[in-house]
Amino acid sequence: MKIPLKRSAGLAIAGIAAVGIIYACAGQRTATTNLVTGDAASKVYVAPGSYDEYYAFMSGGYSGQVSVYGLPSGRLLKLIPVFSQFAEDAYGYDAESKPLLETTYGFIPWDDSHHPELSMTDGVPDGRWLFINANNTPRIARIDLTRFETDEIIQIPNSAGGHASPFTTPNTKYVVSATRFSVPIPNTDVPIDSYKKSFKGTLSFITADQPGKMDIAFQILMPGYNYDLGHAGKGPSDGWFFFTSYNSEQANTKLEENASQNDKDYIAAVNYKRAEECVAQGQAKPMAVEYFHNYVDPGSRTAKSEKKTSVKVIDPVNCAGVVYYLPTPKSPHGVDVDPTGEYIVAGGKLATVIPVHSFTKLQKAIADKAFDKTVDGIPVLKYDAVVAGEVQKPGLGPLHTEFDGKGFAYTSMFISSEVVKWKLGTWEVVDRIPTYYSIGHLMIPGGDSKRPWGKYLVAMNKITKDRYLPTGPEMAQSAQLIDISGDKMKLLLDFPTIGEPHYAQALPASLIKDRQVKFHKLAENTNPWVTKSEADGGITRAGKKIDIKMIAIRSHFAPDNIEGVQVGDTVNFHVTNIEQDWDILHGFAVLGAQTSELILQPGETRTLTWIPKGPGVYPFYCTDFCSALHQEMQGYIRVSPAGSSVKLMANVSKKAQAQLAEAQKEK
Ligand code: RUQ
Ligand code: CUA
Repeated sequence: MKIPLKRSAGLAIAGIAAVGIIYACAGQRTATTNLVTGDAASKVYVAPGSYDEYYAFMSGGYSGQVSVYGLPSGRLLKLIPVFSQFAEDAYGYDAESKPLLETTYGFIPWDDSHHPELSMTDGVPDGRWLFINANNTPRIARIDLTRFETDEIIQIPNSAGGHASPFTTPNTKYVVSATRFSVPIPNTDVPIDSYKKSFKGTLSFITADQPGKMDIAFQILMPGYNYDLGHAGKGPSDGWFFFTSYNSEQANTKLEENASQNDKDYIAAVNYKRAEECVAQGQAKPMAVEYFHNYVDPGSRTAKSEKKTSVKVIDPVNCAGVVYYLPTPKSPHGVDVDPTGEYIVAGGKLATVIPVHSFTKLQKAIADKAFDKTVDGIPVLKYDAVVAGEVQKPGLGPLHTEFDGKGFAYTSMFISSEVVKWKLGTWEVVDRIPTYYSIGHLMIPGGDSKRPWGKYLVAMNKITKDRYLPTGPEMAQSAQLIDISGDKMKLLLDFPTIGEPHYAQALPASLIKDRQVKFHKLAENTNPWVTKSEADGGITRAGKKIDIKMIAIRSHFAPDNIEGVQVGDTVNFHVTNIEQDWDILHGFAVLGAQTSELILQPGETRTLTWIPKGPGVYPFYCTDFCSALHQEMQGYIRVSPAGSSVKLMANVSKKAQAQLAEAQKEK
């Protein structure tokens, strides 16, 4: 079947009518053609040794990680592990990082991440941190952008499917998380068809401006709808937060059909300053819950977990003015606030227009009490009293909108597979460009902030099909770089992504690049198992636990011959990379290890736990090519039968050997 792109829209309309969206346009062009015009190549060419202009942080989607790309080249710079174990650098495997993945459900080695979000100062990305959500088991992570490492993860209780997350307020006071799935709160064993009666939503506000101290400031109890996305107000709307919801039908089965009945669902407009007042006045009820807060201690670079046991919950019935509902057609997905803070744009994925609400009108409607009704203590404002305008005939399946800071908005259209550019205030469509295929999010550096850097737009497409050399049934998802510096959008580049890049954020490289940590100062390493010089290495036994302190430096380990270990022992290799030089890493692996290798940044200590299964001599080696004599960087550990008389031995310095002999004498 060969259907030109534009015509496939008709198919999709039929799909909507049947309340089953057909993913129509994807892959139905006849062949991949080169749609690039003019001198696109020179616009994305970054010469070897030169730097990209922007860092882009893309969600890994179901990979649970973040990938970092340079723009405009589309070069992959790094993968940052966040919510999934990552054998490449032992994240979630070594003893130091494992506590980051602890939850009340136990250790979780995988999650699904959706929305990276940069920290902001005065509504503009500042390059301090990147936040990202875990969708399946709701959590929010903080990544430090001086090291590109996950430092902190907080779990969100009373939530299931942390999708509307972790959008930030203009000064990063809060990041938010709303529950996608309403659930019984507290979650107990009830019949699923008691949904309307027992299921509730929650909106969580999490303090985020102090590293290591994230906590849930309060939660707002909401009607049992699905909450989808959010964005903070700014400028005049600073102090407000907007969340989309769908399933105001409160269906608990076949949502595809049953949650698409109502003509309008809602955007929840939350006055969080009012919420703070209610908390201060004691109107928020403490509720017993359990959730984990995990963070990395900077000196030891070791993650710690703490369990928290209470959260403050606001019921809008007891806190008048905290939430209003803005009727919005039709199962809205994205909600995006323009750089001035006046316009609130909704992506009604089944709507035929893009509705835009006005913050000024919202204020007036509240003052005039222009309400249709009240739901669970939440006034529903009249649509006509809050809507600023509608973009007519934008295309099909509007999802997300970003802004260029020059008065234009860009909306992704999933069904008609295109980006539509329109003008704020007049609501007229001024340009459109096809995407290959089925765009989800789009991103302009700073494009959801007060000050977008409106030069490029990245389309993140859900379906790839014929865009690259085929790689079997599964193709990498595809991002496309589009030049938005002129009147007409121009396609510059396709590049494959890791996992599913639901969303991305980007900022000028100059905000981050000169603040990079190059190595960890050995003198400041407070890991209890640090070895700061060769003389300090050694081996100790406590019952069946063996601890080996070891250094790695080009090109040897010390100690590198170890004896006295017995079958039945648990052996901890605590390896410190004592290099004090940028990008000089070592690895560590031992024959038969049941976990990942270690990767050691200069100046840090990491621990690999190994349980030898039988007697023998086991080699270990460095897994990261570090010098001309990298292949010489190796050692042996001897394992004897249980009860053997072989003495503990580690061939470290004379001093360490003397101490060991002393310790053995005392026993
Ligand atoms: S979503 S394709 Cu998970 Cu942000 Cu809109
Ligand atoms: Cu150290 Cu290779």
